[in-house]
Amino acid sequence: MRQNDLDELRGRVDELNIKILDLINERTAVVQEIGKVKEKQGVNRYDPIREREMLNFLKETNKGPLPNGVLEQIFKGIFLSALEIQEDEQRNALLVSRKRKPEDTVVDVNGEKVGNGTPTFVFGPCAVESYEQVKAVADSIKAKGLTMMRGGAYKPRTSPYDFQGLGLEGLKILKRVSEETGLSIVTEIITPSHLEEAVDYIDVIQIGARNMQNFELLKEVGMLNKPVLLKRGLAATIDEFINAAEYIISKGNSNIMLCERGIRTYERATRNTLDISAVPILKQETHLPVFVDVTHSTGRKDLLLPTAKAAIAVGADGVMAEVHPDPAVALSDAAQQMDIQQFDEFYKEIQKFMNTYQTV
Ligand SMILES: [Mn+2]
Repeated sequence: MRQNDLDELRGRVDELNIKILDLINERTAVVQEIGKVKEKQGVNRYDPIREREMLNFLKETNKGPLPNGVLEQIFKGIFLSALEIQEDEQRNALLVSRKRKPEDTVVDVNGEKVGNGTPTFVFGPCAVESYEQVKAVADSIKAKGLTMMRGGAYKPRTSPYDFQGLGLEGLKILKRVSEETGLSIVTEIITPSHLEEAVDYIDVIQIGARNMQNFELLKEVGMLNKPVLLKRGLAATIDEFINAAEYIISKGNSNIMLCERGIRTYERATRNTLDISAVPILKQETHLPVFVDVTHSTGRKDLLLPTAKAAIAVGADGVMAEVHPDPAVALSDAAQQMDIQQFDEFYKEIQKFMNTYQTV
């Protein structure tokens, strides 16, 4: 074969490549149209039966020399590419997405504007144990001019034999302290069946890490008109975390605060691994305020201050940490809670950091 012939054949291949490319793009545009029609009808975009029918039809029609196995591979690839484009569009269309709503969501918790540029702090004991315990922490929070307090009444624990929380009794203690101090209460709800009895006692519903994908709970709190603090699951990807928030907003409640609380990795130096880069990613991808829980992510008192500084530096809207009047006798998370004196010191240092940080 002469060089000229080879060049000509290669030229034809190039032309055919362009034709195939044009056809695939044309097909993608048609599939996008189908996607829009399906979305209006509220039906799932991916239809495996239709895909099988198309493949069978192509194989029956195939005159060769392309073997049917290769044909199937090629067309599966073409089908997949169209589907992936639609998935990207769906991701952009999420209600929590910043592409959908460019401006920051500011969540109003009884006047505390979470996400307005000034960090919000949420402190309090891991679990509500007694009125005296909660009141001691609340007084210390209030003395710092802060407005929110955390405390668990229902405790989802790793072991069923560990302290499970005071339940409704705990909510009553929180409510009493809230009335006496004016602090807003952040507390975890672990099942939809507790919502009704709990909702009047609390100001922010926390969805804990272990419940991030409790979809029935997410849908229920989505139907309430109350702020929700959603913690990232301990093995959840950022994508799963964002979709969990979407469950809440899809039911109408957009008062959502996200909370990075560490994820499980092979590292054992800390209780979990604080995924600090999740903060700017969540800020870019969504319009929701983002907290960092420095207690559960590190599980180490000596790391609370540096990680809180990191959280603020990286753009977090708030920091959460646990405080107990006598951590040594705490019924849960005893090792990682600050006592009141450590809390004072921590807050002084973080304020110092914020002052220098803001003037830089
Ligand atoms: Mn805890």
